[in-house]
Amino acid sequence: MTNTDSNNSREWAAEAYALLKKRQEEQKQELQKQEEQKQELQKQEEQKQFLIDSASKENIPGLSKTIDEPELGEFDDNFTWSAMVLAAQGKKINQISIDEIDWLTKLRRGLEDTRKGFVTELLDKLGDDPLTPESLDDLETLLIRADVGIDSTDKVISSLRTKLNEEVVGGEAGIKFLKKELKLIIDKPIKNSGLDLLVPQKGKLNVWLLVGVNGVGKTTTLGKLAYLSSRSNYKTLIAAADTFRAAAVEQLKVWGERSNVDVISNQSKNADPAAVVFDAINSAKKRNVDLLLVDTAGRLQTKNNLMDELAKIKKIIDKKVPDAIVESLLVLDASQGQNGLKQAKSFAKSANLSGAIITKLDGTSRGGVSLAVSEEVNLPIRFIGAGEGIKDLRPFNSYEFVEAMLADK
Ligand SMILES: Nc1nc2c(ncn2[C@@H]2O[C@H](COP(=O)(O)OP(=O)(O)O)[C@@H](O)[C@H]2O)c(=O)[nH]1
Ligand SMILES: [Mg+2]
Repeated sequence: MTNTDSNNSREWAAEAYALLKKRQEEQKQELQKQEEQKQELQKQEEQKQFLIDSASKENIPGLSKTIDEPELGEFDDNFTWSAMVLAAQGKKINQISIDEIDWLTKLRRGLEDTRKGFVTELLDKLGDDPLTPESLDDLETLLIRADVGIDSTDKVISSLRTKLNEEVVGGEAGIKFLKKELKLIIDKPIKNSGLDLLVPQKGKLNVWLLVGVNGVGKTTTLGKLAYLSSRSNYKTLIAAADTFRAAAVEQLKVWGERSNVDVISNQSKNADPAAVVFDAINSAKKRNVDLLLVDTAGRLQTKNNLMDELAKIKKIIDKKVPDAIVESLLVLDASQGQNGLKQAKSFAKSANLSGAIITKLDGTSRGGVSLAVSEEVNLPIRFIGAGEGIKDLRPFNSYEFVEAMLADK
């Protein structure tokens, strides 16, 4: 980035910031007005109640809105970086939301450790000098250490080597080229799937199964997806098909309540997961549901193989709703690095997966494992999670991911 560029960027970001600040003020005033109106109505209602002694004292609907957006933070480096990432994707100043800024800031912060052991070190090693064959060796080590995986690393290094044979490549140009190469790797399975973004198809029942080993974040991710889906006006339902863990149903109910989504479950001990899915599909059909989210177990108590159980669930879906659009999404914990990749490989072999969701990208140094999932397991990454909050999950955007992973500060 030249000086003029970065001056322009800061100006652009400052303008966006001022606009958001104004919007937030207006929103606050509007909410306050609504609150006052509500109190006034409630007062009138109470007087009426006193006179006619009517029974119900329900809240007046439509007036209990709260700010759904997070608070606008400081105008700092994080804001500027996030605004620039949005601008680079063609967003206009008035199209930016605090939600997006908040998410990008979180993603950038989350990937800080991955970045530190990687770009920062690389830039330190390179300085302003052009790349040399030795610096490629350093880069190779750093990529492997960031859990990018051997195949992806080989690919990137050999492209860089070819480029080096043809021209002099400065440090900054090297990073730019690296970003492009990494993005190509992540985008490949997404392109192959023919679907840039995974969203429920309207007019059909979409069933998304969340699979993966214990503790990777399946239930949490499902809760966040339910929120995202219902907020985007898809009629959503949850099936609690992890019947092994007693607390799983309770955990899901909490998430369901937060996003106003019903949970179909069977509280009896050793309930059959496929039977829960059976009930959930009946409900989904009756209620014209767009998206049924299915939580599954990561471990089972009986000798029943986990894969057999998943196959049984799929069979029920195929039989009851043959025209449903089924997605089997593998949930992976980024902080498990190569170990997570091993799981992905063994699941992918037998569970007929269609995509991956990477969780816990906040505070791990192993964010690079996302590249290994794309290259070695050939799964399109559909969502990423970076936190335990309901909003800490977003549809995957490879540009934003690579920018956050290699942000140069
Ligand atoms: N920091 C962080 N924690 C997460 C994330 N996703 C899930 N968790 C935590 O990981 C733990 C296990 O999650 P859970 O959804 O129960 O995993 P499951 O066994 O696969 O269903 C919980 O403590 C979650 O709060 C994430 O993106 N970031
Ligand atoms: Mg769970």
